[in-house]
Amino acid sequence: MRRTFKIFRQVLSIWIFAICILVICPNLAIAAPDKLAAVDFTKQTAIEVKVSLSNNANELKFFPDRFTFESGKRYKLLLSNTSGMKHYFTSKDFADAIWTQNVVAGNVEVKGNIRELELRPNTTAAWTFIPIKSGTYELHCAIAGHTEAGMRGLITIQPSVVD
Ligand SMILES: [Cu+2]
Repeated sequence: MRRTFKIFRQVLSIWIFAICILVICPNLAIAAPDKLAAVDFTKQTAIEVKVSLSNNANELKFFPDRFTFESGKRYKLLLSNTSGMKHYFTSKDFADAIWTQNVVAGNVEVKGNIRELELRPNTTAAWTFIPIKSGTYELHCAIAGHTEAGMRGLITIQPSVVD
């Protein structure tokens, strides 16, 4: 009888302790699952950003040559090459700092990791991605002599702003 009372007392004290914790720290209560389910980064409307690799005058530059993205947002980078020669959009460290959803070029959609894009004359491509890791990354065209001639730029990924 004494033993039963002892067990009862122990169970009761655990319950009182748990109730006190919940009263003191209501944040410990499990978050509403509907709030968590509302976040899907891959379904955000893509922010469109245009970049031209060289131009009709065959200038060896990116237009523009500075980009700023925010971590966690979804972007669609619209690349075009209207020049008479092929060019590269090469930024391997940037490619490692993003999650690529796809690259669409012509009727082909490529999924998976992309390291660099080669655009032949008069072609376009759309690169959809979500930046993950903040930092500043150099961009260049990998064709011999093009970087040195000025075909380079900088891509910045800023940390996401939490509300
Ligand atoms: Cu080039």
